[in-house]
Parts: sequence; C-alpha cells; structure tokens
Amino acid sequence: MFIRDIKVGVISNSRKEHTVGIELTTYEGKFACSAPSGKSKGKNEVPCYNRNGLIRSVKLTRAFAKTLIHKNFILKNLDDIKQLTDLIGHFEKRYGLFGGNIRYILEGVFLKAAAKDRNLELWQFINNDVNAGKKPKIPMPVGNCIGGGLHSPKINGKRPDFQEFLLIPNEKTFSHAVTLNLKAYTLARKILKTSKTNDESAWTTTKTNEEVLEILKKVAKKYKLRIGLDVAASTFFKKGYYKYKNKELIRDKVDQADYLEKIIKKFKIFYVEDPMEESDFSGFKEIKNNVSKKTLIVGDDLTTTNIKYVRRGVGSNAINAMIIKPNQIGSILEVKKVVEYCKDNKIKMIFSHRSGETMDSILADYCIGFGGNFIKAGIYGRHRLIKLKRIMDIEKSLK
Ligand code: 2PG
Ligand code: MG
Repeated sequence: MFIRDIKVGVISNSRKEHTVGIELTTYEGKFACSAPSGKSKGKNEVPCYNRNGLIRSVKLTRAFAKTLIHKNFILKNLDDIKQLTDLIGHFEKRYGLFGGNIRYILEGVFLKAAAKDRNLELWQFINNDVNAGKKPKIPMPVGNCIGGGLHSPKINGKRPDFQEFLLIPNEKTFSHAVTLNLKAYTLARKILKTSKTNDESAWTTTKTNEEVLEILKKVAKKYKLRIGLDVAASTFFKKGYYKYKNKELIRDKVDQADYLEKIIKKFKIFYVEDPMEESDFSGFKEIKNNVSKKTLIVGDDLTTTNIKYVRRGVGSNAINAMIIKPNQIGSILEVKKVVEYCKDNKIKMIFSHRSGETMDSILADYCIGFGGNFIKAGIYGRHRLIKLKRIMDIEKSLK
C-alpha cells in the first residue's frame, strides 16, 4: 500500500475528553482510527501519551507521519506490522515516546488499510494469521447494565462501590444476545426508576452493591442472562484496605475475599473482574479456589494485557479469564502474544472497550479476528452500539 497522506488530530471521546484520531489515505481509499481512554486504569498500563502530554504526542506523530509519505508498505499478514513498529521505535529513540494511544491508532489505521489492500475485512486479515483460517468464533456480549465506582456520579452523595453490574447472555446468535441485553437494560431502568446514565451508559443509582444485585437477579432471570461484576477493587483500595463508602465499611484482604466469595455464591455470579486490588495475585487465587470452577475470575488491572503479568496470573492460578484492551499495552503484536498464550492455557478472553470511547469499531474486528470469547462493549449509547453492530454485521456476513 502506497501512503499518500496521513492526518493526525485531536478529537473528543464519549466523555468529552480529548483523544487522538488519525486518517490515512492510500490508493485504496481513506482509513480512520481513534483511541479510547480509561478512567480506572491499571498501574502497569503503558502511558497513553508522551510525558509532555497529548499535544506533544500529536506533534511527534505529525513529524513521524511526514517521513512515511510516498512510502510503500507490503503488509501480507499481522506480523508484517513490525515494519511500522520498527520505524516508530527508531523515531521514538531520537525524538521521544509517542505513548500507547498513538501506537494504537497508527497500528489500527495501517491494519485497516492493509486488510483492504488484500481485499479482506480486518477480522479476516487477523484471523488468517492467528487462527490459521479457521471459521471465526462469534463472541457473547458482556453488557454494563448498572454502574457505580469511578464511572458513575454520586447521587445525594451515594453510588454503589462496585464499578459495573453486568449482564451476559448465553445464546446461539450475537444479535439475539444483544436484543436480550437491551430488553433487560430497559427493565432495569423501570425497576430503578431512573433515567440517568454514567460514562458507559449504564444506569446510575444510590443503591448498595447487594441491592443492585437483587435487581440484576430479577432482570437476569426474566431474560435468562448470566450475572457479572467488575469490582475494579483497586479503585477503592487505599493504604492496605478496601474502603467501602456505601455502606461505610473497611475490609482487609481476608474480609474482601470472603465477601466476594459470599456474593458470588449467593447471586450465582458467572463473571467477576478485578475482585481484589491489582497486585494481589494470591487474593484472586483464593477466590478462584473457593467458588465454582465455572465462575470466570477475570484479570483486568491485574494483567493489563501484558504478557509478563498474564503469565504470572495464569502460572499462579489466579485467573481463568482476562480482559484484553489493546491500548493498555499499545502494541498489537504484544496482544497477539497474549492471545496465543491464553489459547494455549485455555484462558477465556474478553475484548474490552474503555470507559471513554470513540466511534471506532475496530475492537469488534480485533475480537473476532483474534478469536475472543466475549466482547465487553456496553449495552447502549452510540459509542457502544457501533461495536456491537459491527459484530452483528460480521455474524450476518457469515451466514
Ligand atoms: C474497566 C474499564 C472499562 P476503564 O475497568 O474494565 O469498563 O474501565 O476504561 O475506565 O479503565
Ligand atoms: Mg475492569
């Protein structure tokens, strides 16, 4: 593919924060990519931008982009993206780091163009390489129905301490699964008597974790859905203790693990993300050992899509599932390493959005291309629906 033009700019994400977007022009057309941003970030995530900020990153990227104009790239498969990352590496050594979000958009836009160059969809381009052309797996959605924690505003000083109360269908088709989640989401609104939503378009409430779980149980039962939680425990872990605000309570490590185990059993929870703080591998293991083998114990802040922590999490028996967020690591070839490791070790993969999202649907192609078991991309709101719709379109195209 022959590079005719590259434009890099600042755009707004779903939270109205600044993020970066890119447009690449080749003889095959124009391709765009934009980067999501997290709020409850893991401490081991790569920085999103240069240490001098987003604007510095954009300036660096524009200078880098100039060096690519009129160059020809032949990307036959995913591994060939190394041609680009090597160039980025050399440039960064001389002028400073771009940051994970810039790498995310550069790689993303090059992959979109490379797929088109080969007359493939992006998921096919990745799938050919990673799954040796196997028929793609259609994931199930993990949908955020009711929210708390850092993503939600307090109402009268209150919100649930857990970050996400999730619904997870188990259906034959993705489109039916999405419809069920939407119906359940509407019912949850009626029960909560609210119309206010949070960063990910989940309902906000003053209720406690347990009160929300009672509602979720009702809703899930009606539509035959499974229940999930993103505890995001690091966000309320302060100086060695889990500090609950709603109701005010302090739990130490042992209490936190006991509490989670009790809740998992009482509400038959299928999926639990980050139940303990991000460096507590033994706490994850403790919970995993004491609940049903079918319960997914999911690493997110614990693993940060970084093969080093994924190996540690799997090796120490702390997790049986993990979140994959490509901008946590800022390298699609590192994502590939993690994916291959997960497949070898039968670890379930959940490709996930960030709380601050853009109108890019590349996550859906990554999920199907890499063979993800689930996609966590919310239930409602245009930034979330665009990703779900992309999976539905791919599902349709396979029939
Ligand atoms: C999470 C994510 C997305 P953030 O914790 O799983 O829901 O949150 O993007 O804010 O890190
Ligand atoms: Mg999480």
